[in-house]
Amino acid sequence: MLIHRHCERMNLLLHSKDFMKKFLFLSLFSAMIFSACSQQQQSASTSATAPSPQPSPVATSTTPTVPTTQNQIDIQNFAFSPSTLTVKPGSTVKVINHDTIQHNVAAVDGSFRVNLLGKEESATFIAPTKPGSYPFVCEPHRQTMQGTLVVQ
Ligand SMILES: [Cu+2]
Repeated sequence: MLIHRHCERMNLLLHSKDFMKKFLFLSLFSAMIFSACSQQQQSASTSATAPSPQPSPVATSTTPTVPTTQNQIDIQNFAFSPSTLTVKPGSTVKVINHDTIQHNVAAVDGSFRVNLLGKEESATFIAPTKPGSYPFVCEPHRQTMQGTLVVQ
């Protein structure tokens, strides 16, 4: 009776060892797949014609590189996004135009300005070092395209 119980325990232990082996193998295997996936994504992003691959949930949850939206003004459909951007004094601000029409960003008081940008072109400017509220426009569309840079 006692020996039998002992055997049962041994059996259980053996099974769990087997399970650990399988688990280790699976995690190794999935790591290999993941690295292959990220390589594929890298090559896909370099070729413009390739359709963007659907990233697996595993890939998205473990990819740490999330592009920061701080200090950035996006231009789309004749509008600034955000229309009011708050930055620290003297920080670098990136401007990206997503329209086919050329746009730019120019402070009304002339304290900062970027040249006209074509579609998907970007440029940076340095925010003023003096805290304050700086209205800016897109020079070709200054009547409709207006924004504010808040330095604080
Ligand atoms: Cu414009």
